[in-house]
Amino acid sequence: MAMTVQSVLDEIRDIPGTGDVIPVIDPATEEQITEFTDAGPEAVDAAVARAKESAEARTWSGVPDYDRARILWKVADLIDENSDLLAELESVNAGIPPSQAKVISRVGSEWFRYYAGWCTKIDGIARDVNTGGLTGVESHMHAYTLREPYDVVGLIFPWNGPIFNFCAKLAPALAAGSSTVVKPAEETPLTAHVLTRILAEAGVPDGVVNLINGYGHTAGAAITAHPDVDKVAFTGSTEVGREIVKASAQSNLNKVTLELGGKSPVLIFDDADLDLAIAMAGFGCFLHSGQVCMLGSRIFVQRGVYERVVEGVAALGNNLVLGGPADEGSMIGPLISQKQLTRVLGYLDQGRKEGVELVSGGARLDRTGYFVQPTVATNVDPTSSRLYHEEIFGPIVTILPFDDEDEAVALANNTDYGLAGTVWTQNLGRAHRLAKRLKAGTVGLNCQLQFDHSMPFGGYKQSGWGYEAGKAGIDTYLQSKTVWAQM
Ligand code: TXE
Repeated sequence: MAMTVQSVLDEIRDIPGTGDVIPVIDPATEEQITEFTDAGPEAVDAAVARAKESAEARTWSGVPDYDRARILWKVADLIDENSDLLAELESVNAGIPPSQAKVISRVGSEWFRYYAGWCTKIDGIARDVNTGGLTGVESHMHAYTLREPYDVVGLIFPWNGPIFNFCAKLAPALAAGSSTVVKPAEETPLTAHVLTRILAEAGVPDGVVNLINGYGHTAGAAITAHPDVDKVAFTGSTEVGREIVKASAQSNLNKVTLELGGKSPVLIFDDADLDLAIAMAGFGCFLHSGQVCMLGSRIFVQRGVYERVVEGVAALGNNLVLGGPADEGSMIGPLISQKQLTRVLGYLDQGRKEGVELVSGGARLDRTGYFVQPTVATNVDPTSSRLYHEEIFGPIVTILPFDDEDEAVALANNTDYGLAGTVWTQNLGRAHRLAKRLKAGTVGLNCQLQFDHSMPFGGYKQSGWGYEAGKAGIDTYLQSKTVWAQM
């Protein structure tokens, strides 16, 4: 594939559309690096029509499963071959430091390898049934289930991990056999452009993957309300998640899976390996400037070791090197946009009004780029504080003390979200007890930031509907049909 950073920037600019011209900004320099045109409603209609046509012609679902698997494996290889380009684009567009962007690209290709394996393992159940069913006449039946893809699936995702999100959605949808309409975030269109090219080069037929660029309220909303879209898989804010459910209710009741926000608790007990817990809890709230849904943005510490943890996490935050792709040794990038910067600084002001104590950080970096200092907030009121309850999606962590297990659980579960949770303790019984008591889709016991393509990831409460990864992740892209055969 002969693409360069410059050719991608040029190609994006030339894609036709009928809506607004949208600038693409490097968040570390605040400079515009290219622009593109919102596709507009006619382009969404055309994309859905192409997807539907390819589904009805079975151009992809009719490809033998072994061949579909080979093609998806080839996609993974091509992602790896192009990982330098992908990582460079991800850094300059999403603000992810180059070394981490390479890791993310690798995680992206593994989504395709993992789901390539599932192409040949999609099966149902078969039973001989001798009851007479509702007729009352005993008869001999053979019954079986078919697992079938949705024809057209709309895939909409955010800017915080563009390669990861693209692969997390496309790999299972394609393994299931669906045709797709894909919309990346308006802030980060670059890597989706390259990845779509890679899919075509690997052999995914025309019409199966239809990329649409544009705003959420235009292109995104047009996809979710389209009567020919059978399923929507979305990652983003809880607020837009609700809009997507409403659009489904008001159009064709398309099936919806949602991966939404989080406000995940980290419980640190006084018997924990404290050096490790502090390092992981600190990294686990400031990574990517806090712009990862599963980060532990609320830390609770048993009273005896509270001061030590507060000091340790604050010191870790102070020592993190913030910078853009061009800055040597940067560990943490900027926030994605002026909009997110304003939002995060707004939360810091809100915290000051609430009487929160900002132990470290608390301000924008004195340089160009949307950088905010890693911030530790204490003296937070868990009943009313917005800092404590709302997803900030910035490098701000609240730390509160607790006395015993019951209080820790009550504080941890005192949230509308339920994405992840962590327990640091050397007491095994307590660790497993708390794994059961935390209301969250993922719990780490003496570990944080764990992820693997084989293990389901999803949210309790308002953190989402359905799962990504693992067998559960492909099941959400399959419908089940029961067939009865008179023997
Ligand atoms: O998200 P949006 P934003 C949270 C996080 C962040 C907040 C706002 O708290 O501060 O959301 O971020 C598309 N119909 N998360 O405004 O708006 C949009 O174009 C269909 C958590 O960027 O939810 C983009 O492609 N689509 C999260 C995608 O939705 C619509 C990651 C996400 O944008 C739409 C990102 C509509 N009406 C933000 N409106 C996570 N779970 O990881 C917008 N979109």
